This record gives sequence, C-alpha cells and structure tokens, in this order.
Amino acid sequence: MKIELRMNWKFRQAGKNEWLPATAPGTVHTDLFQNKKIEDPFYRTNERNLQWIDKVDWEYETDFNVNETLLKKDRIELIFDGLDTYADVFLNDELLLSTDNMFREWKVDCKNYLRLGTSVLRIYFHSPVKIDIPKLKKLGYQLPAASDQSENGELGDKKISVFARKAGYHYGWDWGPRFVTSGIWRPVYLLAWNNAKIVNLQIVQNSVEEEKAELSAHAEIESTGNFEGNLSIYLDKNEKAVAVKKLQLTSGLNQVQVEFEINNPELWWTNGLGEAHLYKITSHLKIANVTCDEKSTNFGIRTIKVVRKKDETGTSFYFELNGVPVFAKGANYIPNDNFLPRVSKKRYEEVIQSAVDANFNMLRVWGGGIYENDIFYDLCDKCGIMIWQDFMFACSMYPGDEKFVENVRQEAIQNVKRLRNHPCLVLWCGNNEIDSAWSHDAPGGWGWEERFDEKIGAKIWYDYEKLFHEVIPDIVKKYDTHRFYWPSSPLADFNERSSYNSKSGDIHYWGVWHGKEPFENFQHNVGRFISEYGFQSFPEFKTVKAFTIIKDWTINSEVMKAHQRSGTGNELIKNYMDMYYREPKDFESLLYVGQVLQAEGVKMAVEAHRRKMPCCMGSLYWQLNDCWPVSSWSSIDYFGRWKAVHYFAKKAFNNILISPTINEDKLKVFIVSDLLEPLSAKMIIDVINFSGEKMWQKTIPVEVKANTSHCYFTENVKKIINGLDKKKIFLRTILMNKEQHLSQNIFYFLPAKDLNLPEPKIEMAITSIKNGFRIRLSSLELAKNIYLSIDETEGFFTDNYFDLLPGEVFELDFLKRGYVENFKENLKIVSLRNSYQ
Ligand code: BMA
Repeated sequence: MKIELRMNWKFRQAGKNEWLPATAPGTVHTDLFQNKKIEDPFYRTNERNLQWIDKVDWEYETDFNVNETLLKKDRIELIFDGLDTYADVFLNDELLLSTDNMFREWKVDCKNYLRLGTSVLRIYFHSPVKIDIPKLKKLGYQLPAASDQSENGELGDKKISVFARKAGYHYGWDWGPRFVTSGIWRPVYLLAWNNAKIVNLQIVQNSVEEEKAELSAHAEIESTGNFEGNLSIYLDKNEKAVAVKKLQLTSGLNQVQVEFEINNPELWWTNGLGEAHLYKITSHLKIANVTCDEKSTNFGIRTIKVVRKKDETGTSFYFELNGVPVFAKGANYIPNDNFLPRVSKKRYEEVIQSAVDANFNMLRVWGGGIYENDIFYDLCDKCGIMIWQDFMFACSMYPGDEKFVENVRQEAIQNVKRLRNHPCLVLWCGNNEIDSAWSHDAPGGWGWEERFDEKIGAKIWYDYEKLFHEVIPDIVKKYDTHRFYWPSSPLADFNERSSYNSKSGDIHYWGVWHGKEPFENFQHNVGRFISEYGFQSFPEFKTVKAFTIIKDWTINSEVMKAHQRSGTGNELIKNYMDMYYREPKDFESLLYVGQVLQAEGVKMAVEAHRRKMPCCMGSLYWQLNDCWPVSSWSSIDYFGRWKAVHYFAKKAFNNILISPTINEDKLKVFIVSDLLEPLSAKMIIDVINFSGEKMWQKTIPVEVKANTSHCYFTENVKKIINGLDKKKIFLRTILMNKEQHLSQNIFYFLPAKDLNLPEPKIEMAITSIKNGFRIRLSSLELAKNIYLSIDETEGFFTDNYFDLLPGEVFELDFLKRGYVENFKENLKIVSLRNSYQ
C-alpha cells in the first residue's frame, strides 16, 4: 500500500506566524512565488532581491489520516525520494530523521509514531548557508569552486557549495542564476506492507548470442520474518513465468538470484541504428501462494564496451554497441529548471524528442546538476539515446572528512542501484573537469594546485583521489560490475591529465570561446572523443521578451547582463561576430545573427569531428538545454525553442553527411556514413553564383562504405573558382541516391561579412495542413539564413535559418502548438541581408 503525501501542505518562514499553502514536490521559491510573496525569480533582475531566502529557515507541514487497515501492516515506512537539503523530519512531534543530501532517498520506519486518525508531518529546512558557513570557517581555507557565484549570493568570496551534497548549479553557474533553494523536491509517501517486500530488482546480462540471451534477476527482499515462498520472473505480457525459484526467507535483507533466458533476443540499438528494443521484466514474490509484492523494470539486451586500444595515433576511446563501433553524437545536458519539481513529464518528453529529432544518440548528464528522475532515463531507453552519466561533482574540490565521504558513498550506492538496469546508461564518470582544473601541467589546466601550500595541496589531492579513484569506482565495481567507469571528464588516461592535443581519452576543447581562438581551430583540435566544446548565443527575441521590458533591449542593459552569466560572454560574442559577420543594425538583428554565428561554429566543429572518424569517435557539444531564459551555449532555450544551432546540429549529425572543407588551398569533399550498410550514390558538386547561374559542376558516382568517413573528391580551389568573384558564389555539394537527397551542404569561400549578398525578394505560398501550415519559399537570388518567426502563437518550424538557394523551391511546415489567427499576416521572414544596413 502506497500513499503519496501530496495534499494539505503549508509552509512558513521559521519563527513567523503566517502559514501559506505549499506544494510537495516543490521548492520554497516556487511556493513563495505562487503565494505572490515574491515576484517571478526569472524576470528581469528579480534574482537579486531573492537572496535572503537561502539565509533563513523554512518549515513545511501537512496532516493526513491513517486508518486501522494501514496501521495493522507489519511495516510502515515514510519515504522521501528527495529532500533539498538540510531537513529535520518530525512525525507527530517526534524527530524521525535528519537529512543532508538532496541526491539521496530517505526511508524511515514510522509505524510506532503514527496515530489512528490524523497525523502531522513537519519538515524543518535549515538554511544551507547557515549550515555550511561554519564548515568553511572550520576548514580554514577556501576549496576551489569555480562556478559558485558567492558574490551574487551576498556572501562575498565565501564559496560554500562544496560542502553541501546539493546540485552545484543552484549556487550559480556561467549559464545559471543563483537560487539556493530548499524543499521537498521529490515525492514523499507512506509505504505499508506485510511479510516481505522486493526492495530492489537488478537484471544482469550474462551472455548474448543470436539464439539466446542468458540473464539473471537479482532481487533484494526485505522480510519481517522467516517464510517459505517463491519468486517468479515474467517477460513482457506473458502469463507464464520464465523462471520460478523457491525461497527460504529469513528476517532482514535476503539476496536472491534467479537465472532465466530469452530466446532469439531482440537487441537494443541507438537512435539511427535500429530499434531500441525493450523487454519488460516483472518479478512476483509469493508467500504461502499469495502474491505479496511485485516489481518490474525495463531492460534492453545489448553489449556495450568502451574500447581503448592502442593504435597509430594513440589510444582509441569509443563505444562499441552490439559489436559495432558507434560514433557518439549529441550534447551535454543540464537540469531543465532551477526549480526542479516544476519540470513536467511533457517537458522531459520535449527535450528528449528534440535530441532524437536532431539525430543524437548520446547525452552527457553533466556533474553540476542532478542524477535525473527516472522518467528521463526511461525516455532515453525508449528513444535509443546513450547516457554518459557523471556523478554529481563539477569544477570544485570537495572536502574529504569521513562524514562527507560516507554521505557520498551512500549517495553513489543508491543512484547506481537506481539506474543500473537502464540500457541507455553506458558510462559512469566521476566528475566534471576537476582533474584538469587542479594543475597547470597540461595545456588547458586551470592551475588550482598553485593556490595552496604543499601540505594543504597534498591533502586536497589525496581527498580527490580517494573519492574518484577509490570510493566511487569501488561502488561501481560492486553494484554495477560491467559498466565502464572513467574518473573525470576530460581525461587522457586513468592517471593522465587531458589536454587539447591528447591522443587518448576525451577532450573538452575550449580554445574556441574561452581561448578566443577562431572557429577554424575546431578543425585542428580533434581528439579521440570530444565531450565538450561550444559557443554561446542569446535566446530568440520572443524568449528575451519574456523576461525584459522595452528599455532592456540592448545587450549591455542591466537586465540582459543579468541573463548573461559568463563574465566575458557578451564581449566574446561581439568579437566573434566582428570576425565573421557585418554589424547587426539593431537588437533584434543582433540576437538573430548571434544564433547564426553559434550555429556556423558548432557545425564546423561537428563536421570536423565526424570527418576524422574513426580516429575521433564522439562529438558532444556544450550544451543542449537551459534552466532559465539566458544567453548560453544551449541549442534549445528554456522554453524548448530550437535555436539556429539545433537545426544545424540536426543536419550535421545526420547519419549520412556530405562535408566539404578547404585544406591548404585544396577543396576536399568527404562523405561520412554512420549506416551499417554500404551505399551506392551520386555526388554532385556545383559552383553557383548568387543569381543562380551554375559556373562549374562535377558529378561523381560513389560507393560509400558502411560506418566510415572518406574523402571522395580533391581539387585545387583556384581551379574550381576559375577567376570568379568569391564574394558572389557558393559551393553546393549534394549526395543523392536515385532521386533522393541524402545530404546537402552549402559552402562559402569567404566569411559572411565579406559576401556581396543580394537583397532577395522572397516569394511565399502558404497552404493549410492538418496540424499547421505548409510554407513554400522561393527567390531568384540567394537568401542566406532565412529566419521565420511568429510572435502571436506557439509552434514549430520544421526547418529554419537555412539558405534559400536562387531559383529553388524550399518547402517547410509550421506545426501549431497554440491557436493561430492570420498566420500569413503575422509570419515574419528575414534573411541575413536584412540584418545589416
Ligand atoms: C564546461 C562545463 C561547464 C561550463 C561550460 C561553459 O567546462 O563543464 O562547467 O558551463 O564549460 O563554460
């Protein structure tokens, strides 16, 4: 019997009289906002007025009824899936539990504290600031915490985030505000049961062959006494069990293992390579022939390996799925909101669907956020998105006292046990960027070590190694034996620091952006697996309007700067824009050009990474999503709106990619195929002027091998251009199979700012379709980076920011997500030529 305690919650600031209605799951900030006690935390600069909230304590209370049937159960547990963070839990005024880790589940036996009739549950949340400031004083020195915005939190230089097992980004990040909130952030419920209960069910795959897969179910059964019974395992909807095991349960925790087989197993594949087949495995526990508990889990049958083999370049780093090397395509993922409980199921579905639609097969759950909710991993299982899972540590050094380490140990055990059945999970990683941050001894290092005298430095590094090279990997080994563990990202080898030119391991390449290097350098810094790189942009105007008023509409206004958390962000965007684009004529144009700039940069990187396959086998850009409306590296904004870069990523991650590049005055045209079958196709390369005249053409038949990258055409650029004015021409490369376009890529010989773009007259025809409109566009002259938008409604353009080629008809759809009136009149359409004077 499970009773979620969702109702009747109220809250108040500790010491105050007024109780207000509250939510569970919820947070203090959202409860205050709903009660109109504070303004929208994300609006304009409101964040600044809300920093008092984390410096006071909060109380939550509810009452609920229990009846005799429930009270008679052998065991009654009060379970919190998550409390953020320092909470004392009282049931009918008895202190039952004190918590100190938002990543842990808390369970307490409460049978003896419940009353027949009404019981009162009260949770006292201590201010995380008040709890952790003394820890800093006691330690006597500041542990590095690069992204902790203590000043914005009115704490001066006191960075206390490292002491709390609480999402790092709550303390601010270079894309996030500072809201160190508290609350019952995941469901709380009563669980009452008799006799015995399956507390954990793990499915282990022992072997897989075409005819059969051998599996075992490991169940942890908690029993209130000594019983005889049995455990049956069912597959999907089959009524007949695939295995039954007799049990002799003893009081306490029992470990049970049942072997079973699946004939002709269907494998789990990633997005783009095949069906992500899932089996549902259910276990039934019977005592005296009566079912007393059941538990089920989804499971995917597949083999996954991280292959690290010496080769002519160094040591490989790639994922091998069902025997096939898979190029990892995707991005880094952060939490979808600063206030986590308001991330709805729909939001999770939209975010994952956006990843699927952009041809991703991997997301990296980055260490400054949270171990995500079950639904996130369920969706990734279903959609074939592999998960690189960080433990929740990022860009900081952490304490090493026994209490802290034990807390982490419990957190790691619980989360490994919760997530290990998911086929999507392919790698555990200790932390984000801490290894590289410590020392300067490899380029890209941040040099923290030098801040400390030798003794303290040695102690901090000892604590680091203990957590990430001992405690956490031991847990992975024990509870998830077959899954690969990587101590930090990036890393060249288990004990070798990563640098931009590492020939092994993974790389975070930030030469572009943080290092101010030109986009072209993406092409020269391709390692074995690029787990981070990226470029910022502002969200689209519609999103900006949601948090600003007219007077904020310049990028250096106070409000826009408050929604730009990377210290050098605006300046870098401006510098790169000057490098590649003409000066935008107004604020709206600047937002648009900024998105195109980011898109072109990331496109260049993805294509360079993929061309280098199989030496490079992964490209995860920073970052997929946002946690509030902000200027950031994201490709979809807080409202789920695709930025230009998401459309570009979709094309660059397509299974088949045609990719032209110039290297030492030579044009090279590559075809990259992630398909598992070879392909016969035709490659067409044209030089076309901005009025649509073909100036040069080549058609080449190609046999594209499965899962390869290869250059199919090389020619001297001069020969191709043949004296034409580079300002007025482009190169179009197309890969065709019969009449089908497999991939098309447009290439310019000069940066956009040096092109002589015509002023295109765009013809448009709109027809209604079932769930929106079909838009047909054409122009006699080139219209670069067409951008369609509509303020009056919500919806999705199936393509955007594309080049409308002279004389061609381009068709796309607008899919409605709201009411639309006068679509045609309200539809706005601009191209790059409109962005400058
Ligand atoms: C990477 C990430 C984040 C950060 C991003 C942009 O290092 O791990 O910490 O937000 O860079 O600076």
